[in-house]
Amino acid sequence: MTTPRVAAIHDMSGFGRCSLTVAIPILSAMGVQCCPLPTAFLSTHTGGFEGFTFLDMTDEMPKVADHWASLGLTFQAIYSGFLGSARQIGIVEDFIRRFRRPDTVVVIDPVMGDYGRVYQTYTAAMCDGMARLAELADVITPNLTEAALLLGQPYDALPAGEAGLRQITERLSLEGRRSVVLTGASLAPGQTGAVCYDARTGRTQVVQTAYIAHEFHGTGDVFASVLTGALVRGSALADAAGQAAEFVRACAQRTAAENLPMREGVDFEPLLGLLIPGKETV
Ligand code: PXL
Repeated sequence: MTTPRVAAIHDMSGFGRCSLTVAIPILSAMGVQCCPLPTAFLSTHTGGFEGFTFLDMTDEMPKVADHWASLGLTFQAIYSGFLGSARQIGIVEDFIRRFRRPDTVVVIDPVMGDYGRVYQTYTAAMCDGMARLAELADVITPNLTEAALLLGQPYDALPAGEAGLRQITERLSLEGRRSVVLTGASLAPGQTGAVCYDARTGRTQVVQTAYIAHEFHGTGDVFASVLTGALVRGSALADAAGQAAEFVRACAQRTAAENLPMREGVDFEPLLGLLIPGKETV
């Protein structure tokens, strides 16, 4: 298999293990070339640190896209996440229109919030723009907070239980036009995982794994990065979500056992070997 190539449009946070500092090593371990298109450079992520720096890369992004186009680069996936400004929505839309080919999978992680709250740097205009951008996706990977924002519904009013989670997932599919992997979906106490609507088959499947009773920053980014790597390597949606859920579980279990601070993310580096093709058993 020739090495698949992914354009990864996320921020680079120097400390705290999320976005590009997660996507690059995970995709590399999976045998996938990651080409970062940074949306912002921060000293740390915005969840749990005071006084972080924030360098907006909006003006740089179209120049990078122009140079990549002049080189004739092609991508098997375009994978976007945390955006740094409302103007970046249009820039990412242009990037997708320009670089999408028949074999390109467009994965949009509509990063906007968690635990029912919107992230500090996200404005209402950015959330509206994210919903528009996500219409271009082949696959979206919202958590429940982001699902509520995309559906324009209060977080507390989301339907619960398996039937409710399936309903949320299917409503997010835009009448079956895009695949949806709803993350942080728990069907029973002690379990967590994802509900997956696969636009290719029209089926909704549930993936569950053991829930580690500790929350860590950046697990959504770990999940979406493994999912993207597995999709470009040819996995079906629910299998890719299963691999992602198991890897997040293994990382959370290790990090909880070490009692590491939530804001530092999951201690995934020692587990990267589990993602190397041929050694996928977590
Ligand atoms: O994990 C999502 C994320 C990505 N990037 C930055 C963040 C967050 C969530 O807080 O702050 C900079």
